[in-house]
Formats: sequence, C-alpha cells, structure tokens
Amino acid sequence: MKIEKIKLNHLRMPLVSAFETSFGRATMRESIILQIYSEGLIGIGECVADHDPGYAYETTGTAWHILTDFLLPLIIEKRINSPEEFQGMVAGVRGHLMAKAGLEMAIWDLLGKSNGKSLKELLKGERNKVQVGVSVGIQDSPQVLANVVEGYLAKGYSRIKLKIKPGRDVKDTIFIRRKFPDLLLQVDANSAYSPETAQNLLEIDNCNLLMIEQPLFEDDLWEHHKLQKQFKTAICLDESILSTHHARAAIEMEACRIINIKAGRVGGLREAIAVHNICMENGIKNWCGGMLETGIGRASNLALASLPNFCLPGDISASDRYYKQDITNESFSLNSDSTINVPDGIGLGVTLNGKALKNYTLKDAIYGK
Ligand code: OSB
Ligand code: MG
Repeated sequence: MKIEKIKLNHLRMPLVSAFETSFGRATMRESIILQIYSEGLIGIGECVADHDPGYAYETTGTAWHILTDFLLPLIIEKRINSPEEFQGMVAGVRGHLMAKAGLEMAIWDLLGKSNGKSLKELLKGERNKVQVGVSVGIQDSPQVLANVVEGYLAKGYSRIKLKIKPGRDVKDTIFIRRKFPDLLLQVDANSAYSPETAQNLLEIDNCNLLMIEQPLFEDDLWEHHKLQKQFKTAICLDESILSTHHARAAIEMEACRIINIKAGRVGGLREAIAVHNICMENGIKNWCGGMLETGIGRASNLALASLPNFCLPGDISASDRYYKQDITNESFSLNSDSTINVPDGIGLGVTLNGKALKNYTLKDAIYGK
C-alpha cells in the first residue's frame, strides 16, 4: 500500500459528565484523528494522547509535533504492507508510543479495507461480543458516588471501576462495597500513592475487589512487587506497562497478577497483542483498558478485546457514557448481558461523520499529495 497523503484533525469533545481521577478533573477530551490515503482507500486511526500530561507524558501537542515533524515524513510516499513494516520504519523515533499507535491503527484499518477483512479477523480475535464495565470518576461524596454507580447498574453494566486517590479511597470503596455486596468491583489509583501512603489501602484488602490498579509510580515495578506481597487483592498494572519488556519484567518479579492492556499506551495493536501473548503464556490475566476514546478507538478496543486472554471486563463502555454526539456514524450500545458487540465490518468497521468531525476540530492539516 503506497501512503499518499495523511490528514490530521486535532479534536476537543465535551464529555457527557466530568471525569475526575487522581490526576485531575476533565470535562473535555482531546484527541487526534488520522486519515491515511492510499490507492483509493482511507485508513482511520485515533491517537489517544490528551490535552495535558496527567496520565502520561504525551499530549495532543507533543503527538502533533512528533507526527508532523518526524513520523509522517518517514512514511509518506513509502509502501507499507504490514504493521511490522511500519514499526520498523519508525523505530528510530524513541518513545511517543501514543503518536505511533494512532498511525498504526490507521494502517490496520487500511489493511483490513484492502483485504476485505475486519480488524477482529486480522487480529485473530475469537469473540463476537466482549464483557465490559464502567470506569467511574471521583464524585463529591460517597453517597453521590453510590448514586452514580446505581445509575450505571440500572443501564446494565455488571462491573464497576472506582477511581481513587489519597483521602478518597477507603471510605468510598467500603461504602460502595456495603451497598453492593455482589458487584464486580475494582479500583484505579493512577499512580497516586507512595509505598508509605499505599499502606492505607490495606483497609480495602478485605473488600473482595477484582484488583487494585496502578497504586504506585509508573517506573517502580519493584515497589509494586513488595506491595503485591502484602495484599491478597491482585495488583493490576496500567501506566507501568509500556512494552513487552515491562510486561515480562513485571511478571517475572511478581509486581502484579493482572495487566491492563491499552494499545495506545504500548505503541499500537501489534505490541498489545504481544503483551497479551506474554500474559497468556504466563497464566497472567489481562483486560482491555480505555482512554475515553471516540468511536474510532472504541472499535479498535473491541476488536482487541476479542482475543482469548482478555478474560476480565474491559473499560469499554457504550458511546453514550462518553459523548452526546460521537464522530462515527455508528454508535456502540450495551447488550443486556453487559457486553458490547465487536464490529464485523471491514477494517475498524466504523465510518467518520464528517460534520461531527469538523464541529470538534481545533486544527487540521494535510501532509503529502
Ligand atoms: O487509568 O484507565 C485509566 C481514562 C483516561 C486515562 C486513564 C484511564 C482512564 C479510564 C477510563 O479509566 C476508561 C474508559 O475509557 O472508559
Ligand atoms: Mg488505569
């Protein structure tokens, strides 16, 4: 496939409700949508970097810079026939995994479109629908949190993840556990604790949680190992796992029992599958995380989550949990068994709504001809 032209749209979309995590409160979600033109086809991708570097160092600003100044010049006018070939071409750019993953997603979509195959088929996914849950932000009080959780349960979600931070952790979690004794429940700290302050979380070790996600700093696998030894509850790593190298090290040093896989965080679907395979070979559970994606990234997450070792519900909620108006013509809805269907159209199986895209665009540019 000859890469002829690439269009970038930097978007800002209002969230249906504010999303508060240990690293801040968001009412908007930014992203970069990429469209690669090749031989009469257009492959679409989403870069999941956000406006600020709260979750990771990449931002829409750094991704735009890395894409336009370094990555696009490496691939425009070139032939690319596989994600492996693409990764080889951009291997000289260190890091900036979300920028690379956005481009790689568009290449997968192109590959599907030129071969008449769905992304699920290309990835060798095995399920037609995947178990999902909701990631619930920090609320004004435990009672407000319980009301929000109740609202999602009423919609049919059967697994809830609570965002926690120091001071808004033990009380909230115990309150929710008492109100909903049988709920599949887990918490996510987004690196908000030190090895010392994380000791307070021992109070929720008896709450029958599915996992405690990313309590400590992202580059501290060894302290996660020490913490996992203290806890009955499984520790799950998100921010710490940027590659197969981290996954292997974390598993070998018993720094976690579960891994959250996000294609954007590890540089693309190809690396995400490799992390999945390592987990499967080592008897470690993995599941699909989310980054408040648009319908583009959501389609990609659903295809990824159809692989066999994605054995816990994903942070892949229905479109209406995120946006009133998405940028895809298709929207994703929740089935009564707390699943979402994996798209089966060719490529990602979703199409851009040009009007909505334009409406949310802060900046756009076209490279190549
Ligand atoms: O840590 O999993 C996280 C959203 C943005 C950045 C980081 C995270 C999240 C979520 C939301 O938890 C998951 C979703 O997309 O529903
Ligand atoms: Mg997380």
